Amino acid sequence: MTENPYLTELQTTAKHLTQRGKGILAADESTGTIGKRLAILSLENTPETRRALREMLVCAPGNDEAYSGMILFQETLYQTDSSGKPFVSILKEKNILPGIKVDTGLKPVPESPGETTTDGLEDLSNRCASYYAQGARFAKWRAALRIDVNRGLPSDSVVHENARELATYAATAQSEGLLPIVEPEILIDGTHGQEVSAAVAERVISAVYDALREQNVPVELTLLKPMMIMPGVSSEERKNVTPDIVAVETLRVMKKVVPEQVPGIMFLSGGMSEEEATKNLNALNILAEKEKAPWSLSFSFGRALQHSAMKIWNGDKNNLEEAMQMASEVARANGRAQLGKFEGKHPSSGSESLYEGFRGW
Ligand code: 5MM
Repeated sequence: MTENPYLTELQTTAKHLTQRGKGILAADESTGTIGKRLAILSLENTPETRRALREMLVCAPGNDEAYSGMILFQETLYQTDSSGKPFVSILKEKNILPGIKVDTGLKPVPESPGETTTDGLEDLSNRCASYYAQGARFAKWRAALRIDVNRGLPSDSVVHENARELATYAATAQSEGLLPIVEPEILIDGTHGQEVSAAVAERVISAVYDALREQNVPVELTLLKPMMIMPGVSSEERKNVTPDIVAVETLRVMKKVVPEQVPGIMFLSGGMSEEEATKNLNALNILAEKEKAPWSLSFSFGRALQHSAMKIWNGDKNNLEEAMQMASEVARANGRAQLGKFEGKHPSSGSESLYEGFRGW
């Protein structure tokens, strides 16, 4: 096998993204997803509104204390701030690595209603090469798996197809110099308890690492982006779940299925409130230190880093400074949680659930 010419750079990227006290902002919502969030603020989903929103997130002073990387949507990778300076250059000056969402969205599986695989493998290699040329240094691909105990979902065939796609994507991204984040999201929709979430996560994540091995993808040059192990959003157990309970179960599952060589597990927030996401990450890191977990445990949150700041911003330039301050404070709270040192009041507007309804397709 020939050696990857980007090997050293991929190693450096992995190290950078998993440094202590920092994590990743996922600001890579596709046009449809961000449109739903803008609609809540009664804002029109135009390229300029999306650019202005991303300017608030990229340019927030002090966010570099907590962000090692930022995942962008393709459109944003080529956009600039209001003075015309490319976002990529601004991120570079802040020592925040630009990343890129390279999947092109979910697609339904006709034989299994409610389940999806992910599009985007076609032309992936060329697109990755262009994103690298534009300054991206890591990539992300999201698979979404749905739990439905009565119907036996996720089905084995869909679990394996998503794992195969994630591995093909990871191999392609690595060969073009982009460190792949592998995101097998298990959706929180459902009435199932934490035990079911744990069993499904074991099955799904194991299948992903089997597929990565089968396709000879070096896992030390990948990052995992899973959901924390929690009861379904409509489960009775949900009310009683504490950060310590989430931490114990999440760490137990990750230890069972994630190889030690993986440099980092960067969790998604998946509908948790801003406060809940930070507190769970904090509890996880306290436990991980006690148990000497082999990987870095950090965040790659979207909603849980943006929600309060977006509400303050509300599409109005006059609110920009205050919104940026909120964006940065929430980022830094999560930076402290990565160290297991978050305490006191959460800077965000709090414990409002960010569950948006089914995001399967
Ligand atoms: C699960 O979504 C990812 C993490 O965001 P949350 O922390 O809010 O759950 C997120 O990066 C997602 O992959 C992007 O928003 C892209 O999603 P779409 O639905 O636009 O493909």
